[in-house]
Amino acid sequence: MPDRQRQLLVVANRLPIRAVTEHGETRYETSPGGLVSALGPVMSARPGSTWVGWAGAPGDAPAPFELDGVHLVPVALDPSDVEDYYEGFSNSTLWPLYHDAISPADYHRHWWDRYVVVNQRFAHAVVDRAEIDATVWVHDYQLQLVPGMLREMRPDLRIGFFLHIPFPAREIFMRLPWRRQVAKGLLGADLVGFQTRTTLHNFRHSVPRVCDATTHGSVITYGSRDVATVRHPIGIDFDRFSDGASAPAAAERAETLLENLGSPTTVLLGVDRLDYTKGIDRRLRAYHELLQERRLDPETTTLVQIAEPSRSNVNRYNEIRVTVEQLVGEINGDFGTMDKPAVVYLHQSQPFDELIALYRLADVMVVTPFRDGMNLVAKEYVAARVDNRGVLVLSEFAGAAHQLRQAVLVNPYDIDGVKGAIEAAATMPPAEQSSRMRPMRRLVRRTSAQQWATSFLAELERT
Ligand code: GDG
Repeated sequence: MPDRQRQLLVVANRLPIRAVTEHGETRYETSPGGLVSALGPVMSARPGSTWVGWAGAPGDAPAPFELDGVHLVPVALDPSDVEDYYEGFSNSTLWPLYHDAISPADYHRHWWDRYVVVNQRFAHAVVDRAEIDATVWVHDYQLQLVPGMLREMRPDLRIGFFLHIPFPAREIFMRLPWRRQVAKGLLGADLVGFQTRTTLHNFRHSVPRVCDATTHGSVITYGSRDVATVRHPIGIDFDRFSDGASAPAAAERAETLLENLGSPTTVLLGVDRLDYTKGIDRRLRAYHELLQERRLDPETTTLVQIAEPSRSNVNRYNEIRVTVEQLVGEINGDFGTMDKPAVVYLHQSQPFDELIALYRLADVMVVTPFRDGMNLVAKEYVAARVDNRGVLVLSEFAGAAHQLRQAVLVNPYDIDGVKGAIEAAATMPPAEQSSRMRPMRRLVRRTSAQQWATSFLAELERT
């Protein structure tokens, strides 16, 4: 069958939709996000494209429906699935473990059992809808068993898997009591993709050893099959951010925001899901010390921190929220005035237009995760700097640091280093800002989300 006629199925924990309730009636609309902007154009161009995922609310799943030319198949998760598969095994075992165990991972056998059951449910939803020889692209750590399950039930399928988060070093992966089952699950794919060379290397050095596979360069031979592995860093929809930032409305809104902030001369910005991997606390401590040491002037500097609510039923997320909010209180208590806050902190998701205005406004974007698969915020900031100004301070431990080499790179564990980087960024001459920003913009434009999706699929269908 010629490749262009293969049916494409995408499997991800979440469907790219959000529920809107009006006059007591619920309807769904597309929820803009990284994956949907990458995959939307490819999927709409292929008849029969199907996206399998959870609609986001516990309980019965809505019936399958069409949206923007894509067939959406909701998978039901009941409250105990959400607790054990999603909040438990995915976000309290795998998430911390895969992020270098910077927070201890919890291991519970009933979480694992539910992870298996829910992965099976996703796999069955695919099998029921996949035509012969279809291409299936499975996403991320919540669904690592799905490739193996599909392989067993439907050897005709072409199966790809992409891990959006890091894959840990061998010593860390080996702690997982179910490492062999996870490894076997992943090796059910024909092609497994990672964000960086480091995480690809970690995978090649851990997984074959736990399930008697052999590695030859980028290929892992498992039983009678070859599994290709590849570094394939995700991009963003460059035009959406660049065009959005070029619009007069964005400039106007940025100006209004600046006035509302008390017209500081230097605005620092952080935009993150409120997650302990993102290093928000470290950033705030560095900023506090810089103000205390008068290396930043509290009268002319403001930090805006957007912390999008995330996983609030998981304990550690509440702990990081308390830590962050205490730090914000301390900084404003010490350095805020009636006319001007030292930190503006919002634990609320901002609309896209507001985000764009903030990117335009920020002299320094501070991205300091302890570990991050890629970090799209760093790329979005670059895309939005249509004026070639602004400075990106970026953690060496974000996947984006492998590509955005002209950022001011920092080790987030080194608080003096972070302070030095923020200070250097805040005082960087405009000519140096542009000479760093230009090549980063070229790279982000060239390696867009759409390009990422089409080239991964092309490689998968060639494999
Ligand atoms: C995982 C990996 C990898 C945030 N606050 C608001 C808002 N956002 C948007 C950003 C960005 C996205 O959320 C966050 O993406 P990141 O890549 O920064 O981080 P994760 O959510 O952890 O994503 C990561 C990614 O998967 C893709 O492979 O890069 O490493 O951890 O797009 O803009 N958007 C709006 N308002 C907000 O307040 N509108």
